[in-house]
Amino acid sequence: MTETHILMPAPMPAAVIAALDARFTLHRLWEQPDPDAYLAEHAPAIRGLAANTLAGRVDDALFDRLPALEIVANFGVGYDNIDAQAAAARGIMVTNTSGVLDAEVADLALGLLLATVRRLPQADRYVREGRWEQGSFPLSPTLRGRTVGILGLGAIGQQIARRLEGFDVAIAYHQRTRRDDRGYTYHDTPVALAAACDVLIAIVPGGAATRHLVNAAVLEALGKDGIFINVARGSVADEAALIAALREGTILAAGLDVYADEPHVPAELRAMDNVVLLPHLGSASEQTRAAMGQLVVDNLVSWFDTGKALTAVPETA
Ligand code: A2R
Repeated sequence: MTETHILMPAPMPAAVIAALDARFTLHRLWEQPDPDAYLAEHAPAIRGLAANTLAGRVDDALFDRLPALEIVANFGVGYDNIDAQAAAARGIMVTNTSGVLDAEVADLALGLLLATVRRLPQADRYVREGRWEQGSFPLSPTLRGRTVGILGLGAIGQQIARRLEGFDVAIAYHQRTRRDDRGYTYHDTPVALAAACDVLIAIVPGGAATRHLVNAAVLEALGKDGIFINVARGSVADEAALIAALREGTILAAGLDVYADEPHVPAELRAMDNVVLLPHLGSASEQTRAAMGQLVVDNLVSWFDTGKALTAVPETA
């Protein structure tokens, strides 16, 4: 054990805690009866932070309290819980778990899309409730002949697109940068993309720049046969506008893995039959979560051994 002090504000998988314990002096803030007093006492020694979405905002207010902080290692590819610009301004490194979960989230996106279009959870409920014996399940919509729009053709978005190629659908995308090397049709606004598609999959990062990117106008453009899939962040969609669009038939259906105020899902959404709701499962397989945890550990070890992070976010790369 060295005297390098790492702060963990909220619990992480046991393997991560064990690995960090073996290598560093690990401060488990959530176990302290008075976290604030504990932090005040130990803050001057803290050089690394192991963060996740349960840890609360990692921003200037926390950085002010941690004068020796060198690195924030985030458990997750999305780091909208961290003010990475503020970290960069102070010379604090921020890492995420990019690269080890892209395929898992893309698999989930395709599963959610198929479940939503073919109404698989509804059909499962139909069998369990003994309703098949009274008659066949109603015919579903189809993926056949659809154009799928990907909002955010980044690392995960490209894996979604590659999987969609196997489904023989037309693929289009929007993001701020046009990428002609990616072989899909580009649209220069979210509304233009939605107008050209009847499935819209959101897979952009969260945060202020993408807040309510999917708004009432985008849903209107998606149209009455439209299906919206959100595997990005709840903040990316205007949830009130989405509920209204589903209620009024502005769009046909939605498959959601993320929500504005997790783990709270609006009652109106839960009561709707034309939505498939998942409890933020994107990367949530045993294998992928283990790989993410290992990358959190590896980033901290690499930083304190060599002064280099493995997967720095763009703001601090
Ligand atoms: O806009 P660009 O050219 O920087 O493309 C990025 C796009 N993007 C946006 N598109 C439209 N409006 C924006 N304001 C905007 N901001 C970013 O999202 C890029 O193509 C994509 C993000 O790709 P990556 O950085 O490779 O992220 P990754 O690993 O695909 O994950 C995306 C998000 C995570 O941050 C989690 O929130 C969620 O998926 O699991």
